[in-house]
Amino acid sequence: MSEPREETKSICPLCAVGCSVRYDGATGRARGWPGAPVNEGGELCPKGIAAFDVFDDEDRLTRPLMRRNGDLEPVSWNEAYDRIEREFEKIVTDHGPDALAFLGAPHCTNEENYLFGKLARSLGTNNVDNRARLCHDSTVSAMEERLGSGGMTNSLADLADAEAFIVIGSNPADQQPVAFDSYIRPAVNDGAQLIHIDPRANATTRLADTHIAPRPGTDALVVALFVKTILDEGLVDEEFVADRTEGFAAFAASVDEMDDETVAERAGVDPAAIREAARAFGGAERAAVVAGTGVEGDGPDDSATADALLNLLLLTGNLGKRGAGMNLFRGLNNEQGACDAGALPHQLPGGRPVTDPTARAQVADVWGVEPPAEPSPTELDLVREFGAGIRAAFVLGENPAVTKLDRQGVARGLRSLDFLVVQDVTHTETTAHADVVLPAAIWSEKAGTVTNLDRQVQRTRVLESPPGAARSDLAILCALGKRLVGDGFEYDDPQAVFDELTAVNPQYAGMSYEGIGMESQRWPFPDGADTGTDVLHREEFMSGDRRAPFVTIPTVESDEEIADDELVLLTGSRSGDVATTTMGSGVGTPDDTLLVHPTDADARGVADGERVVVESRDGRIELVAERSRGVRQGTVFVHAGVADPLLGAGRTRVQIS
Ligand SMILES: Nc1nc2c(c(=O)[nH]1)N[C@H]1C(S)=C(S)[C@@H](COP(=O)(O)OP(=O)(O)OC[C@H]3O[C@@H](n4cnc5c(=O)[nH]c(N)nc54)[C@H](O)[C@@H]3O)O[C@H]1N2
Ligand SMILES: Nc1nc2c(c(=O)[nH]1)N[C@H]1C(S)=C(S)[C@@H](COP(=O)(O)OP(=O)(O)OC[C@H]3O[C@@H](n4cnc5c(=O)[nH]c(N)nc54)[C@H](O)[C@@H]3O)O[C@H]1N2
Ligand code: SF4
Ligand SMILES: [Mo]
Repeated sequence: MSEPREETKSICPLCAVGCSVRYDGATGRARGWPGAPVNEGGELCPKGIAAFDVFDDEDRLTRPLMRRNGDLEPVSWNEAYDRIEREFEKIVTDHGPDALAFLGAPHCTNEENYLFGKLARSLGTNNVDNRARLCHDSTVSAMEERLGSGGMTNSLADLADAEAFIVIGSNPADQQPVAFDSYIRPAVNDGAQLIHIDPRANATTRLADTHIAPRPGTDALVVALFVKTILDEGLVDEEFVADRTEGFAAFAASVDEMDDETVAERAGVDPAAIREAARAFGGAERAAVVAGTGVEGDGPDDSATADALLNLLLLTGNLGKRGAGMNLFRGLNNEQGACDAGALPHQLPGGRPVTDPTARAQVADVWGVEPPAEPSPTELDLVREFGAGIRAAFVLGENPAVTKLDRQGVARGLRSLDFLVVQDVTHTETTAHADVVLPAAIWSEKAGTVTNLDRQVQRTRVLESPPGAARSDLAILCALGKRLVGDGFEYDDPQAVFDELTAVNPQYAGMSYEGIGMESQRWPFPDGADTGTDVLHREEFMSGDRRAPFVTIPTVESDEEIADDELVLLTGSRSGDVATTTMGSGVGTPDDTLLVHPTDADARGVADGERVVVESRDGRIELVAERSRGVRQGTVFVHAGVADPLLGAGRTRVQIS
């Protein structure tokens, strides 16, 4: 294949920070683009530098494949499309459109996700979701519920003004390195306090002033202890509470009843250390929370930690101003954009609920078809219905066979579908179940827009040609849209799709391809804006209300039983492999170390360097034990890429022998 073009830039596909990259022919690797919106100085992390090495040419899918007599065989695009058209029509006729599921695509562009949602809804179903669901679901839900938007409240640039940070359930030093090194690290070096809350010490802890290591799943209690100190010591921002919040009295009363010592004991933390950290956070003029996947609840409705953090921010007046806020550090490169573009079962583009008749009518004006009014189940529930209510699935750029859900169950579901289409760039555990596989172009082979974690929409550009007969996801979705729906899928180029997205997504209204250019535009993008809005919720919350509610969080013991011989499994630092094997860039290859606290190791007679069997409900693997005080007692740590066979739904407990 020919060398990629050098003279223009695209956006790094390896995490949601959204750094600008170009191809450097001299080294054959990626380089930064000085003056770019996020990595202004041209910085890249080691993953980003390897962005052109992620997919091996030999592993790429280059022809459409169709299953015949049990095997996937190369076919023409027309044969593949014909088969999809026939099968989808049959399923809609026999079972109705809600027997279809569309699982989309934080690796794909805004335009691709938009057309994916448009395709599902034009066929008459809201059964469309994306993998953002697996990383940050409960935090986004809490933010939507209380603030009116799950978007990162502040920008990376203004975080540099914070005087204190709580980084919780997140390891940005490894996972979003340019965001950490270019924005958080300089603030901390300038004197900002960094409080790191994580049951395990990780690379982020090295910069922290304080490390609090609670028992996993008890963060809401830890945050409640912060709140208690702030109330007790008069660190409340009274003016903000009076002007911008509601429900304070009941909330304060519930905290007052709390017995700190008991709560601290449940969380396994030192109350004095928390009081000191709370003084630093509450005493700062501008204080920010950075949250990651570790604060996700044990179930879909469990957003206690996110709710507790929002209480803390409301109490200290740290929303709606610079250097503050609830900053969810998203993971996959276009996780935010896939949601903005409407690849969600309950929301149309721009986060408007499908239940809102005005929003539906506005979309219908542009589409000529009204989207269904009933919200659909989330991806997790759709997958559970595979082979039952769901008869066929269209999987775009994701790998549901590898999942934190019960793996065997998912594999059974995939097998029992009547028909499965997978559109990917390479073979995966999921293509193994497919009836039709469509070969797609990767990031550097296609153009469009993506939206990073701090809501900046940037343009990606074609730097090289796709191999063989592979096509951009957009071209494939347009072709399928024309066959399955008819009108509404004719576009000259990605720009035409983006223009339509700006017409149905009020947050993107007024943005344009030319306006973005080599820079970015950030949502919300009010009339006459130049670059967009960096701080959300300034005069009113995105909900449209001036006030956001406090929420009382129960601090009673959970009924979760942990047996004496069980340890809670912590995973993380998927350095170099984005969740599954396909995104491996060879940086920081996962190793098979099990970190175990010396006390737990002694109790099991486990020596340093010993091979041990680690077993959970879902699987068992062999690992090498390393005794470490970096994990708290009662927990063990395993690299996420290695831990996969052990993971199931909810929090994973393991036994070692
Ligand atoms: N067991 C276990 N489960 C997990 C996780 C874990 O660590 N362990 N991590 C969780 C998290 S945080 C996440 S984000 C999810 C990630 O879950 P997924 O998004 O499903 O996983 P990935 O392997 O990152 O990417 C999915 C597929 O996208 C394809 N792809 C990449 N670029 C393109 C493109 O431009 N077009 C198309 N069509 N395909 C493309 C890749 O080849 C890959 O097969 O998994 C979650 N589930
Ligand atoms: N190199 C690299 N970078 C990536 C990715 C990759 O695969 N490789 N993936 C991207 C993706 S998809 C995502 S979602 C992000 C993930 O980014 P992060 O959310 O930062 O991911 P982790 O490294 O898993 O960090 C989660 C932390 O939560 C902690 N934790 C676990 N349980 C609890 C708990 O109960 N309470 C608290 N307070 N902490 C807890 C874990 O110990 C761990 O340190 O990274 C993105 N960046
Ligand atoms: S921080 Fe994320 S976007 Fe930036 S270079 Fe690294 S992987 Fe790419
Ligand atoms: Mo993720």
